[in-house]
Amino acid sequence: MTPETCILIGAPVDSGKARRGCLMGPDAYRVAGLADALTTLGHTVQDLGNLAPAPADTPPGMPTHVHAPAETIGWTQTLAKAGQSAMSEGLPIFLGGDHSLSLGSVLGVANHAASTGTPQFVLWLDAHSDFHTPNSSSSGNLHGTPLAYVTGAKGFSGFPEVTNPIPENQICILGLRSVDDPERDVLQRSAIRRHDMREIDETGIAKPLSAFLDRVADTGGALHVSLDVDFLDPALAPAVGTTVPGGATIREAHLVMEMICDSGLMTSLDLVELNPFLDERGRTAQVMVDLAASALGRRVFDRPTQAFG
Ligand code: EXY
Ligand code: MN
Ligand code: MN
Ligand code: MN
Repeated sequence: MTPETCILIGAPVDSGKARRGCLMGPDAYRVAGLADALTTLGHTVQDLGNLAPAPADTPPGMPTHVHAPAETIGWTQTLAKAGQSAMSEGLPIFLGGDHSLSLGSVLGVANHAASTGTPQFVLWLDAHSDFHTPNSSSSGNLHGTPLAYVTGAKGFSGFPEVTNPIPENQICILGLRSVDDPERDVLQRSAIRRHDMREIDETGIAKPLSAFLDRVADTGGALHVSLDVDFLDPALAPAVGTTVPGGATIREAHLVMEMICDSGLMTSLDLVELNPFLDERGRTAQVMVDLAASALGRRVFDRPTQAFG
């Protein structure tokens, strides 16, 4: 693994849903030793501390049931700016905070990629597709909308314009097991690679991932990885407000992160939805730190340089 400058961006975003607690996420990752884990692997770590949302007004026309739009818009503006500048310094790691932070993190890295003429790819590790718009969501929780927003979906009044939308065929979702009807209707008509746990149980998680990574490599693309705690099985990672039974095992999650590391393609990372208030002695925070380290070089042995056989 080439040593990176890992830029930790604390994003205590809690406005993407009603249940509070993700605001404690960034410090939980710090207490769980994220910086040490990365420096032990030979990386340089710059911790920018916890950012704050830019002030924003509640936009006219936003459906009344939408949760905390002004604060989430403020976060989107702040994180898009921070993400775009961090990309020219190193590898930004956004410490969430709920998944609405990805409205800004993906916007920022996509804007950076466009400025360098690089195709931007997104790997979404999540039980959910997060493909609602404020108008299609029945919960009104903006943490269920980031992937729709960054593809340029309509209905995000007041949010920054998505000048560099992520093309559908540059997105892969792994771990799906909770998709609402409006999301399913749009996704089934889209070119987004979407792999649910049923498919992963039948054919394994490595196959769809390596096909996607090959596509990123073939185009010389940048890869943003967005890891939602609820991608993992709740028995392994209980500290998230939207647990869904039947999630990825620790071995599947490790394999995903180690394959990402082997590819050398990851250029930015979100760690989202950790709610330390729901954790058991920091167990979930530790798993997420371990997975981040696996994507950045931690493994038992170096990859065999020759095929054994
Ligand atoms: N689809 C449901 C909703 O929109 O309310 C649940 C969304 C959960 C989103 C979490 C971040 O992944
Ligand atoms: Mn870079
Ligand atoms: Mn999510
Ligand atoms: Mn989720």
